[in-house]
Amino acid sequence: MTKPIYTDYFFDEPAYNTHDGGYVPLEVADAPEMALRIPPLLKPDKETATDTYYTVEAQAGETQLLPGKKTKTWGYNTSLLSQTLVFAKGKTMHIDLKNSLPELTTFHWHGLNVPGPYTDGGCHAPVYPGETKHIDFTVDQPAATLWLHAHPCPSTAEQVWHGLAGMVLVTDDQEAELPFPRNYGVDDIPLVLQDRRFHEDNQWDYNQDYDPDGVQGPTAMINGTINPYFDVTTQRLRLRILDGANRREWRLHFSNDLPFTQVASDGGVMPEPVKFTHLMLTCAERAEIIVDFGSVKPGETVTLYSDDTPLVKFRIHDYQREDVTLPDHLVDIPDPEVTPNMPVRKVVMDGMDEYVMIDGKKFNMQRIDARQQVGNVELWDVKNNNKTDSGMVHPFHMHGTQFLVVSRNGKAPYPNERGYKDTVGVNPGETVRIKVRFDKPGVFMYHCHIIEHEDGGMMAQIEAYDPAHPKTYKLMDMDTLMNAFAKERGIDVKDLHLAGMSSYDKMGMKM
Ligand SMILES: [Cu+2]
Repeated sequence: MTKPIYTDYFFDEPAYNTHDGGYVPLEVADAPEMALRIPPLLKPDKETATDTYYTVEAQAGETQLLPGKKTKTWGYNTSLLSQTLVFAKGKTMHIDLKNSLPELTTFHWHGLNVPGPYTDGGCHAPVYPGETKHIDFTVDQPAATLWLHAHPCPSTAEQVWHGLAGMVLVTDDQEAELPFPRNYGVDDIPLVLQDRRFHEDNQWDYNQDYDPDGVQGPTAMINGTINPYFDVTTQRLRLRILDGANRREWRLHFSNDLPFTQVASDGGVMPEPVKFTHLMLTCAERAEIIVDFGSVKPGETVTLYSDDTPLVKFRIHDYQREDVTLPDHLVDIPDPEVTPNMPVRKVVMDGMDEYVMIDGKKFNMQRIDARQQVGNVELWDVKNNNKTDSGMVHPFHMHGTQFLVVSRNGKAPYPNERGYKDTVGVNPGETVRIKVRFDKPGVFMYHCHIIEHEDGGMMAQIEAYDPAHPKTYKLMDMDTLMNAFAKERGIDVKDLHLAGMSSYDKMGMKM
């Protein structure tokens, strides 16, 4: 049977970010082309057959992004973004989290199924400047492209904007059997899609660019590279694409509408490969795609675009032919039965700008909004209450779990939403039904992943509990964090400005 090649973006066109009042169109930077930076693989401090030891250091530095002055940037084990971490399924990771920044941060493992809230690394797990904390966990999920980013409330957006984001690759035996390219840096390439505005002396200025609906810049930055090209030396290329932007959606397509095959989404390999010519990613979503350049002659260039703006130029060189047909079925995804007698949970994302909320409330670190028993399978109806003619797509993200998308307004999910996901874009007026199970106990956040929306309070938290082993958690509070930020900046707490604060002020709420 011939499989369809999907040619649309699926999301509701009136809700695209291009219709926002504050939309910042992408422009090609006036800068020479540069080889795409490939983040090196982080070398373990020590490795045995069963255990891997890493040190992840958040640090400040400078990066040559444009000709002229270097840009002040932050990164993990590098000046910008991160070295790539590899977690082999079944192994136990031992990670030192070292903060060499001038201010507190957290290390959040986006998409990783680990206990919350401290190992998960959300707002309850600050690491103060000069401090090193340690976490251990066993990798207990299928191969996937996950990511690490800062998550200190309410300064997540600003810290990610500074550069605190990086790739985490989970590997397993099952994925290793599939006919996918996996030679890292050669035919298996991470693509972190971000955008920035460069101010005087090539510097970023988060506060000047602040927008409560998400900070944007006109310059696309791919793996921390402006105007990148990549030299292709194989017929097939696997791209692990992450929307690592604070707000921007990416509507991806290649020159001449070259088709590509998506093989994995947020939580790993999908049951079936899906062929596309166009693919939209909302904030924090990942897609692994395989591009086959078999129809392209050496010497030609294939460009990856978002809307009309070139992002990466793939310069095709001589390659050895390898005409690989992917199997129709890649992996089995278990579809667990819903636990009997559990009501469908309702979550409503409301508002835009400073007026964002979940279930009529803004986030409060000390408040547990919901509880779900570990191991239970429950349906969640996640609604975007925005108006269909003027609203926006809110990417709904859950910590501590990989969920299954059941339906969109009662209809089938998009063709590439059949695998595990941790982030799903919800159109205005739409209800997305997901199937949620927590395997690990903890307090976990769930929120819109337009990062300024989460800082602005479009976030809540759930306790996943195991009745046989009840736990209590020391939850962080905003006063402690604000006092720490003020002290680190050498100012009085009354003079402290953090991005999300205006969203609480405007609604007359205490952060
Ligand atoms: Cu949102």
